[in-house]
Amino acid sequence: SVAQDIERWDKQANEKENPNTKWFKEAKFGMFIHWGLYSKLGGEWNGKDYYGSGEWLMYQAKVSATDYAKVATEFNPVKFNADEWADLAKDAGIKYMVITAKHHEGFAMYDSKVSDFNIVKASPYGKDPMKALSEATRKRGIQFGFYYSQFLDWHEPNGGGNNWDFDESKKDYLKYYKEKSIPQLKELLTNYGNLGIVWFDMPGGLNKKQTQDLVDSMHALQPKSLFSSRVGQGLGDYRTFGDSEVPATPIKGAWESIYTHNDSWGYITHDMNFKSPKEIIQLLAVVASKGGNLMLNVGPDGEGNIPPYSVKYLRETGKWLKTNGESIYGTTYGLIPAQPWGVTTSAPGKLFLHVLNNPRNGKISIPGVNVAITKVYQLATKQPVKWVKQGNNIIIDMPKSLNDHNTVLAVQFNGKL
Ligand code: FUL
Repeated sequence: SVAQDIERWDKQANEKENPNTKWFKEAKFGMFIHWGLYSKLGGEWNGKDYYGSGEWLMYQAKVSATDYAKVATEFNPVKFNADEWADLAKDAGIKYMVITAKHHEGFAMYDSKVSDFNIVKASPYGKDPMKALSEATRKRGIQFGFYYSQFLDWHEPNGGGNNWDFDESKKDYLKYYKEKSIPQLKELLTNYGNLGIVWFDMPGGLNKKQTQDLVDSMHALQPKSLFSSRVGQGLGDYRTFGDSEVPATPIKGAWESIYTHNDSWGYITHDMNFKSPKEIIQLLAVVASKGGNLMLNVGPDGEGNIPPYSVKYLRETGKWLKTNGESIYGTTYGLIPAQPWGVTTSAPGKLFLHVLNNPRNGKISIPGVNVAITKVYQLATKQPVKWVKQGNNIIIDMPKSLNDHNTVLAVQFNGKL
């Protein structure tokens, strides 16, 4: 159950810290990329619109595996440019990137010897974009990782999920794992250098012992790579929450919230419901205030273009992070709980106040601060601001130059909050 899961993870976090998660806990901001054949379809099949389907289009339209495979023969993302994507990530202040190597549709977006249903063999593109991207990100100091759907595979007669072509009761899941899932994961963990993350998704068909064996055999290839908790059976190196979910209270240990920039993970031609820079920045602050990372998804189209609004809004997020990054990266959850005006994050000797709602009277109050404050200043400008102590409360005058997205104030103090 979810409650048991939470209890177990908290216990694990309390017991001992996994040193491999250090970079991850400091990173705070990741980029998720859903990219596959569905990106070319853009949410449409046979002239019919499937809004919100994205990478689930094949399932929602019940496209036969044979018809779907024809999409591969026209998949040619000539505009894909690994350096451009990595530059965008860098400009946006992203510290790690996770991209779909194979989603539920079963198509490998990399050069696979295990299955010919891949971008090099089955598509006119004929090159391995993952090679280029893994190199471009690493060159810029960004951790790189793969998403892999280990159980759901609608292309394969023995893969999980496709019951419109294949009879579920006749499937041999272990055969699927043995013949495709495990060998492909091995390729990914062998051919692309050090992977910061392997983002397993959609467990199924394996018991606890079999899942443990899977994890062990993959860690044997890359002991330091972090595996998402969606590998199943309570395993994994860090915890990933449900889609678009932030935990209610701060949580210890290494964890991540995942959101997508608009309404869908995979590209939808007319999905324009993009979160504004303000929404992204505030979400990032809220997640950090609980002690976690935000991995924000973008869905490039079938030609390899990241949607222009994603480019624009991510760059603006990066601008904010340039002057306010100290209040996000490397912080731990806020030692003062959420307030009407916003949230807090913590660092040794510092409390960061993320003012998400500007107060009408130009003042904010923080309760329960019983330490010797040495300075309060606006983080971006370094300008000191006025403050007074009233009992255990601190009343601070907001600076004149407010940030439209999130004005961060830093409270410097001696001792322990
Ligand atoms: C889910 C998947 O089914 C969705 O398609 C998407 O990849 C999301 C991040 O995870 O489990």
